[in-house]
Amino acid sequence: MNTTPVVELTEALALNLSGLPADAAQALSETLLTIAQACAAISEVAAQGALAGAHGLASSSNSQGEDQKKLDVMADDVLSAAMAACPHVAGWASEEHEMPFVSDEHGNQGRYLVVFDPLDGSSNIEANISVGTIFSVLPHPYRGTTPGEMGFLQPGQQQVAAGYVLYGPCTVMVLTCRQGVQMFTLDRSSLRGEGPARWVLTQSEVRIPVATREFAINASNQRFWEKPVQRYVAECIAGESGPRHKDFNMRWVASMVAEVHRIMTRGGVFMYPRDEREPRKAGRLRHMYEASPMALLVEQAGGRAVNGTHDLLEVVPDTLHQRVPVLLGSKEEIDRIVSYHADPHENVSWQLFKTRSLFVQPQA
Ligand code: AFP
Repeated sequence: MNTTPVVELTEALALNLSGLPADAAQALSETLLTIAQACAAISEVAAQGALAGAHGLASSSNSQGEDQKKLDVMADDVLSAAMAACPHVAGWASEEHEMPFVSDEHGNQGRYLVVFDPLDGSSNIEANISVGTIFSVLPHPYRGTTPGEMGFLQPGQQQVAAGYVLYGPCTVMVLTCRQGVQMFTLDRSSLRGEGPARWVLTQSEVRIPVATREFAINASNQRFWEKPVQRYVAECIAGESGPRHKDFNMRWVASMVAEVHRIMTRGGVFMYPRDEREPRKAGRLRHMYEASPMALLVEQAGGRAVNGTHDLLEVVPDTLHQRVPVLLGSKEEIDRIVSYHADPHENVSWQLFKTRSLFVQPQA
């Protein structure tokens, strides 16, 4: 018989936020519970799939000019409505909209700005592969006035909370309020009742192992990567016979939430580096609602998250939808990748690998 006491999200938040003044703790707790409730609703729609009309393209495009899926739009609508109703949220911004929203009722007095990617990994929806929601909670820096875009452009280290929800075989929320990282599992049976969704703490003090033999990168972009990343991956692939003297395994889900969740559970490295495909874009992932919240989670779990040379949490975004290179995960490996970026002899080391593809061995 399992005698471990059941801890629900509300109680876990009370413990996590006990160091804050009571009014701030209540405001942040209610904001996070609102996000959790919205994500439980998204989980229901995602799980119903085609039965909920959630598959296929919507007839619209997002802030980046990318085609939107129906579930992108549904998830965005659910979260946006939740933010509009939350008295502590002064404004919010979403991947799906070019400009941030100001709360009609709470724009002046709300304490927080919330930024989210409502449905990350949406190319996976119809394939029934895990997708997720990523969110970041920032302080409203000019309380007493309504927030403009500038108010959102804060470095990740200002976040008061960040998290993601993974819609997989089970729905899991991974959350930090800057007091470590905790995992909560959605009790789906609670969705059949009248009350709020029930999120149960299923792992406290999540820690990312410092060492790993697993990495994730979209290898089809190899020819565009920056050299330190070329070197790092080539060394991993060289395995036991290469300079690392050990074999590595490679993964790619094309859903950042799923990749980060794997790293949270067993370590690893995830890379979407700067590449030369479109030199004006500094990578694929978006700083404010992908890189920054994931960086806070990873750092709070003992891992590291960088853009190659700098910790991602230090980077101050210039625009809401700014892209940024992302390399995150087990600390030893990320330290190594950073050292490759700093190595003035990097080009010399790279000669070892320069002439061969990652997958085609040179002729004897
Ligand atoms: P979408 O949400 O537009 O599908 O993008 C997902 C994502 O931003 C991130 O979750 C993945 O790591 C990455 O894109 C996958 O990109 P590739 O197309 O290179 O696999």
